Amino acid sequence: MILAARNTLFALLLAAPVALTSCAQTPMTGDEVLAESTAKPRPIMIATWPFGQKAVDRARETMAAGGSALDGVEQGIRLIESLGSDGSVGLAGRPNAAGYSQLDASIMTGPDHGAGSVAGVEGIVHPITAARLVMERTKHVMLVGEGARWFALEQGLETVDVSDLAAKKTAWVERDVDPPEPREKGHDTIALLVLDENGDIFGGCSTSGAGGKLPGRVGDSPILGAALYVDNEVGAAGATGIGENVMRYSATALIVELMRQGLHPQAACEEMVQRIAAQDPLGYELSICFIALDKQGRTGAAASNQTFPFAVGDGEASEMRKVPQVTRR
Ligand code: SD4
Repeated sequence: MILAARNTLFALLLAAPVALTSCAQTPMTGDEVLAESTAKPRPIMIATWPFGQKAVDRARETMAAGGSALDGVEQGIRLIESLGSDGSVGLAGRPNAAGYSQLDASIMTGPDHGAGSVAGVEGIVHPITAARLVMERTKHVMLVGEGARWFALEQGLETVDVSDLAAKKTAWVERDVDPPEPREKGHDTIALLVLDENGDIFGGCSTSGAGGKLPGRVGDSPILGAALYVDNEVGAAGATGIGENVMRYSATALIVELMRQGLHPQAACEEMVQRIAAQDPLGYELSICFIALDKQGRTGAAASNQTFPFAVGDGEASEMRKVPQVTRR
């Protein structure tokens, strides 16, 4: 009965998004209207930061070549994990307080609500692939530290030497082959969400985490519902920024719930920033950024206290967009 009612509501949401959105708690913003009017046919992708466009393009190419949307997510993120100086992703990302990289990653699949993640893993070149293999080849969802590294080695994934502290420290330095690019202050996790031609949703997230973190610190990126959440009935959300300010609020799970209640992805991301800012001692000084994508292919993004660039794409092309920091209310 409840399920039937929920399905009916969901059907209504799909059938009449504009009418329902106009009844939502938050009025549509200019960006929202723009996003609405520029909604494109599937597939649709959205990713964080300027390097997100490279990830989106790689995902598009992967899918155009016959790969699945899950392959697109994995390959898009692998590309960023490989790019030496592109912020805090992969082994060349920012090291921890002891001078070496510990990586976090997660992946989710909409159709079966599957998930895998790795946290605090050392010396694994592609933690997103390790996360995918946790999902596909184990009965678990999350592996951490030494166990995650052991699993990745068992699976034959590419690794670098982390046998002692000196090796750990040079592992990331030696991979940092490109000249540093100007970075947005301190934030560069890749989160990539894809809606495929069938209307199924997939997402992934990968980071070396906050630069200078204590060894053993786990951020939001490998925590489902914190920096990544996919619900195939509704949509998906991803996060970047200071993980402690995201994971304390289960932010992406709540963004998806806001979309389930009828909010446009743009309004849902903004509402989440507002809600956390209202509750948190830091107010708007949270350094958190969100992206979201719904089942209809509509996208949104919001950031607490900075301009936030993100990439969107479809089967044909990709482009960069930017949202200003949310307005204090
Ligand atoms: C973390 N959320 O580990 C990550 C860092 C990040 O952009 O997103 N930086 O806290």
